[in-house]
Amino acid sequence: MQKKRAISGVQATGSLHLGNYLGAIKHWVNMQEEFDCFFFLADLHAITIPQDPDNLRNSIYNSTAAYLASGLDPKKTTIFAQSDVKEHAELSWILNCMTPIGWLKRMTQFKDKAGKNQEIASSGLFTYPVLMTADILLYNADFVPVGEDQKQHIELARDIAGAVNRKFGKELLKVPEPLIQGNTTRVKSLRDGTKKMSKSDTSGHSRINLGDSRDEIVEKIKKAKTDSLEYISYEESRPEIANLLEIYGEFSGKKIETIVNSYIGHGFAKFKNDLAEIVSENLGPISLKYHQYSSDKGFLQQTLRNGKEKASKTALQTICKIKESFGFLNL
Ligand code: AQP
Repeated sequence: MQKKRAISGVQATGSLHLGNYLGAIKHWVNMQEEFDCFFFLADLHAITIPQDPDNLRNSIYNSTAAYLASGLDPKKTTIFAQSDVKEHAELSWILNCMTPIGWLKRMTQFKDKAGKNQEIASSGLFTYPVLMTADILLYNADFVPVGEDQKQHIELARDIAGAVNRKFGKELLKVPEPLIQGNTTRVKSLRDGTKKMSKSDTSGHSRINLGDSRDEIVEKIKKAKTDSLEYISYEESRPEIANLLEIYGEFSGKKIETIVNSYIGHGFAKFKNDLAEIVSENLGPISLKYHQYSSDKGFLQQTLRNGKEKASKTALQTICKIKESFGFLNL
């Protein structure tokens, strides 16, 4: 039986971190047998906010190295850079012309990312969800593994696919389903438990990168923000402690309640020491492989070239079908 297809990506905007790993990549690794997976480096999405060219280039290479180090296998999964398959931008333009502005105005992520600067934010940031729609529809994906926060974008992709299909009276584009990853942890910043851990946070101490050394992990966890109470508890009013407990739970496989109970009578020093130990034990092998892969640019380039070749075949079929339907000559 033919495998169902799944597609997703990470923005190439910096170093991949614990949040990207626990919230996305770890699940992708487990999907590789069951699904026909396409996981890309979202470099076109990255430039919706200004990027330094050298940083962008490094982010693409380093994110590829992080994918491989985490266990994505190019023999099973198509790994490629989004900008290398030009049909993403091409389909995105056509779909932009099918998307009412009102639909985009409802997208909460634009409001979150642009904040008070909506007038000076790039129009690319505003139309980002249409590019994301093109990323998905280009490959006839059945499923898009995403976090809860991305559900609205998948709804939009479904609406746009529906609009195109209605226009032509047939199923030209497959309507995708979100694959919400169970009770995926939303990893928070180590400096502010109300914000998610993010690549673009200016504080390097807010996140644990997949390439961090043991010493860096220990230092970041030691310096992680806590509060003035001296005991460990899992409460909404203590977001920083809750975040550390959730990370502990993810890596140890223990229930939060069990972890809390095992620290009765202990302060933060022992808890943080143990947590640093567990995190570095789990991330150590990934960090080691990350440094091996990222120092082998030739291998990374070859991986991305192979992925581009595979992805382009499917993307070309879709774009030809769409262009002909819309009335382009496509000579
Ligand atoms: N903190 C997080 N906890 C859990 N999951 C997370 N993801 C990102 N941060 C966390 C998941 O990783 C996948 C790829 O995300 P992305 O990098 O494309 O976009 P993002 O969510 O905007 O991540 P960042 O780090 O905050 O990037 P910047 O700083 O560039 O905006 C997604 O599945 C996401 O849910």
